[in-house]
Amino acid sequence: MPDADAFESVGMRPDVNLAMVEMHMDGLTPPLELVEAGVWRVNVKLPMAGQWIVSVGFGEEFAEIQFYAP
Ligand SMILES: [Cu+2]
Repeated sequence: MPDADAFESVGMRPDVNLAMVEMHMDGLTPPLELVEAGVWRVNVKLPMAGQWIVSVGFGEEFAEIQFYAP
């Protein structure tokens, strides 16, 4: 849930990508659901257990979070 003030336009859609950390698999770019202005939700079923990294951002600005999917 990003800070809506941070965006020039609340309609701006972020890029979301999921990839496995130590595998050369194709990444996932799940569809985003707009919840309200500036708030997006993504629901994804990961195809494999393991260490994943999700990156969320706009253009060159990205945040990355690693997590383990059991
Ligand atoms: Cu994998």
